[in-house]
Amino acid sequence: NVKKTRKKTDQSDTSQAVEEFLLEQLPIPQALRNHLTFSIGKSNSWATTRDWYQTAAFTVRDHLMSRWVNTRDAYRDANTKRVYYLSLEFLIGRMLSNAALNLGIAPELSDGLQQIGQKLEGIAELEPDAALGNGGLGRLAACFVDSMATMDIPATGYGIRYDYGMFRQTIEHGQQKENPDNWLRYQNIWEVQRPEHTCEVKFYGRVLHVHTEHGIEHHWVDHETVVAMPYDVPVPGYGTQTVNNLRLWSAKATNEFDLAHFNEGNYEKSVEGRHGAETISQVLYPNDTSESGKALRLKQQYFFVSASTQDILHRFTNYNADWDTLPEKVAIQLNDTHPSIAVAEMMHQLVDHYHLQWDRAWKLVTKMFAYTNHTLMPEALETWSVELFAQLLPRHLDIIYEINHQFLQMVNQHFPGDTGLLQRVSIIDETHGRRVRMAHLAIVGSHTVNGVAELHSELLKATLFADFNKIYPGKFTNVTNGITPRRWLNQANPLLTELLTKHIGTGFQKDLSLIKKIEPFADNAAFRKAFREVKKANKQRLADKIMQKTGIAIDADALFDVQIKRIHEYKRQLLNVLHVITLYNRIRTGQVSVHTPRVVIFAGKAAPGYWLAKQIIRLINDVASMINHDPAVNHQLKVVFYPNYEVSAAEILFPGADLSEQISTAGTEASGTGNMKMALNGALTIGTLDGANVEIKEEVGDENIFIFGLTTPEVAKLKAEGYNPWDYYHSNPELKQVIDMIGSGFFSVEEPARYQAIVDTLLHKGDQYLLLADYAAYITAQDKVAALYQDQEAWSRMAILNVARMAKFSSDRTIADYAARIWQVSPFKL
Ligand code: B1H
Repeated sequence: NVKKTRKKTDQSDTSQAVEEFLLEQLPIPQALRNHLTFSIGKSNSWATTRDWYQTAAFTVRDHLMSRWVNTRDAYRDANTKRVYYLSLEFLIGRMLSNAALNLGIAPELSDGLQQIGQKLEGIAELEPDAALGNGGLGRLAACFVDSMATMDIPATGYGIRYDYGMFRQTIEHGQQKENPDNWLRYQNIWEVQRPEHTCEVKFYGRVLHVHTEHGIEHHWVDHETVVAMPYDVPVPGYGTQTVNNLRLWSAKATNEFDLAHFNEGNYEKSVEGRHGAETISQVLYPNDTSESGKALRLKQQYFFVSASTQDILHRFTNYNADWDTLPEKVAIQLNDTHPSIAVAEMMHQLVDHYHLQWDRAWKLVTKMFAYTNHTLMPEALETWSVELFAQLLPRHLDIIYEINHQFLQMVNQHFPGDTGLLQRVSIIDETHGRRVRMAHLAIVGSHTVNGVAELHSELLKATLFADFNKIYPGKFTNVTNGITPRRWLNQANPLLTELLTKHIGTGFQKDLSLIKKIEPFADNAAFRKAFREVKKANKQRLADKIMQKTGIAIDADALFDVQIKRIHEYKRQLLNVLHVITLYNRIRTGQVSVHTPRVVIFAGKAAPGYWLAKQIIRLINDVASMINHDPAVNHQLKVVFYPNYEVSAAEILFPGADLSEQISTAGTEASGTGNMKMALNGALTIGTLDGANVEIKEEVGDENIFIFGLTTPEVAKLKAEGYNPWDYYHSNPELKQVIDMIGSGFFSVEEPARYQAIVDTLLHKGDQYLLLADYAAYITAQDKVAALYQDQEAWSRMAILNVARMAKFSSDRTIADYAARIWQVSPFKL
């Protein structure tokens, strides 16, 4: 049992002090002036825009601090159950405007800045995005911490403080170039270093099995040690006193590390060794929905998992005396398999460090952990070679073997003699060399496993995890993703927020179900007009940004057709390109029935090693430059590739969209969250029955969404019967023409064969994602879109109904679901 008992703190003292802090808060204009002088050390006349940004950030931070202190103390004093959200990614974006909004001081801040001749929007742009994530998975973690704070869930996010976040994309000669994201170049005002919570993480070495009076002890010796230094980031809830904590770990070399060399008088050498340790938290791996298998990636995973697990257990042992209450105090959510080594690390710490019996420790583990799966794509399934594991984490490999041994014994009891089953579910894959299957470790170690949309969760049970679903009936469930309405409606779209507020009052920011009150206004012509004016203004804001970033002029009256997400074959940006070229051909040859001027906007990054995705970016840019320079069509069609898609760009792009492209092959996109952001901002969806599109359709109604293409069972059936893309190529002249143009170098005259590989994937390599099979249906759906856009009243009505019916997709609903069904934790209001 735990040695220490609960520490008493003088509660009255703390809260009194905090109350005084609150009372002492200066009026914002005065606070701004003070910070400029005392924190920045400048006078008004010398201050740069960055100085003003920092001044504003310091001012907002003051308002966070007392609530942050208060929240931590209150959780400790009440010894509440906590949620720990473990994620290798938190794609936060900028914090200034979001913090001001959530704290309820945005209007005062705006006014205060105006009084000294500054504009909040202008200076907020000086803040670099915190881009500690790739795409949907990382942004989901950021929406979740916002919702957990807003809903007063005692929660901590744990992750890595990468020195370099997601690479910055530039487009040079039509091609993606990756540039380092040096986001910490200037002081990061939103983090506080906490050296007193530093811990040590071990790597390499070997295990000694020592016989003692209590049995065998396992001593990890001859290891290397890396120091984990925590940086805390405050996460303010909206309309609440709660400010939760996001703890990001940074790797540092130990001080002892270099003593040997130092004593030999070799000063340079003693410092050199530090680099190895400190590279662990240097850079985010940029491989969305696929894994790279690099040893450094496993090191990153273990580094932050070990530090977080130590931190969690320190906190527990400080205030609790009985290990059996651990699951009453701790719920740990694994954001995909990336932190799943935590299952083994928790066993290591409980058994080897705290000396719990194996069986007792294992019961505790499986009551604490839950795992979220985010993808069915086979290339994303993480496995690590047993050799690498044996080298890097020798004790953990032993622990995994023991977990696997007991698990397989259990399976064998329930399904005797089914050796095929044992091989398929084993945590060790023996068929591709010997590899550790991280998803299997996560499933076996968790009490609940969830997918992120209804369809995805059903497919998990029916396909990828069918065996496990048989072994553990009831372990698998669904929690449909959501997005935070604070950032994605209120902050990104102040004009729509204002219009909604005028008609239905405030409150939808915190309770998105209230947004349904706008539904009756869909039939009100004056409201529709006002709604269109808002959309037009947001489109103009986007058009100005596009001019600034690309030099391309676009007309805000055109239909803005937007596909923004990571570039991946399964997301089918290429299908969108096929439609663009089809339109181009129709306009050139005068065969368009309805003239609906259209701007097709793409944005997204390709993984640096994903050559075909980079080719798709290049093709989009080549097609764009031909179309945009062709005076015969460029009044009716333009194509834009918006560079460096990131959270702050998304905040401009979503509100400016008319049409939301969600066109992945059915059964491939786990959920999607951009689909929700678009609809909430009044765009209509053209999409397949994939991911959360299915649930968006259920909410908005079949008549308010453009659904096309094969369904998941139809995809499976077509593939089983033998899909032949050539059949579609030969029977559809428009399609044939488009593919021939790409293949013959129509868009790459200087290098006619440039896109041969793209044509090859479509025709000669089987068209894995069925673009040709869905082409005709997609074109028909796009024709309907163009026709409907002619009827602006009908279009606006549908768009308003989309906004009104988005309540389900608030991440507050998602978090309430996790809290009640998976974490068993209740709100704790300060
Ligand atoms: C999602 C990832 C992902 N699924 C591996 N999987 C990564 C996998 O760096 N890696 O190795 C990074 C990310 N990301 C996305 O999660 C899904 O594709 C979306 O459909 C989903 O909406 C999102 C959030 O659940």
